[in-house]
Amino acid sequence: MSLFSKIRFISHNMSNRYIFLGVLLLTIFLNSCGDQKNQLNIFTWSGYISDEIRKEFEKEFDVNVVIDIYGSNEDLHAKLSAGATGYDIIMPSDYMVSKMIKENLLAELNHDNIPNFKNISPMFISKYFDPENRYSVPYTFGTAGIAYDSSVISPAPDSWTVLWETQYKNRFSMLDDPRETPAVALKMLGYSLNTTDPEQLRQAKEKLIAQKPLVKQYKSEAEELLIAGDVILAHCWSGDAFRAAEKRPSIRYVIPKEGSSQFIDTVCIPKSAPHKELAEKFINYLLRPEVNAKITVFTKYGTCVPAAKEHLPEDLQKHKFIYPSKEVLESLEWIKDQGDFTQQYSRAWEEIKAK
Ligand code: N2P
Repeated sequence: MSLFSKIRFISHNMSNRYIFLGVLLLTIFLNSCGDQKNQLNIFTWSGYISDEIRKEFEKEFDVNVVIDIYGSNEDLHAKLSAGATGYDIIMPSDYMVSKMIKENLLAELNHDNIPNFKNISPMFISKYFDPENRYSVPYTFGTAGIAYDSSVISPAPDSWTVLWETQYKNRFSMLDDPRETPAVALKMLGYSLNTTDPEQLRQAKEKLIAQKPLVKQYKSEAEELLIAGDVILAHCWSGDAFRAAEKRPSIRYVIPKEGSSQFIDTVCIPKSAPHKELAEKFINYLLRPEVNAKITVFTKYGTCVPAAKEHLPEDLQKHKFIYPSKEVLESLEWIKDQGDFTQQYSRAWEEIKAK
């Protein structure tokens, strides 16, 4: 081989090598792009986002959605205020929204990105906890009450005191919640569930301590326990009772005569959200009437989007699990953030759990 052709051979080989290397790097780059879809990280209550909704959103917006679950507003708050940063969407209830606004934990929404906000009923907007809806969009509403298995318990219980009856030892669960669970004892004692009287709270704490040996489990996700028949009574939220009743038709739901709590759960974006614009797209998506109707069918909580009702089966449009009578409504209280006194609720709850 002449020197000239030798040089040509080497350089040809080298350029082949460069081409090979280039193609390799490009392949790696393109592959990694494929995997790096935008990701929406949702932190919410159990039974709040169906697989169907998650998948449809992923497909339409070409993103991945990851869902993580909490069982109480206080758990959500503890995580965020301890510096959890990955979440794009959270769903605090009313009183927790006002607390989080005060603590600067929420991002201001850009309403230009949420045109479907107009679909929300005026009944659910401009509430005390966020008067201009600068930080929150209402998602669902519901109550806390007692789910019971009517094939075992008859007549229907009408008082919280049923959860203190020794015959039901180990056959019922209570919400695992520093505000909802004391609320039961406070209402039973005839007090407001927002009391800031230390003596009233102490009495409620004693009641719950006395009840503790009877409780099978403190659990905010009572649905599965009810369906499996692990409990025949549960202090739980209305939608969870309704969802259980779908699978086990003997399950009924009652709001005891002493009264109970009601809530609006909202959708918010934490200040630390990595994907705020995508989060706003998701919020806007949830407010499409047909999507919102699917959510209502799945969660069994009330919808804040009246146009969604047209897409709902008739029984869901006025079911008594969702729409209590006027009389029952009058017995309900909204849980309020009680500022510094809130610590006393947390402390009482810790003491009960530690017993
Ligand atoms: C849904 C729980 C409802 C949340 N499983 C009560 N705020």
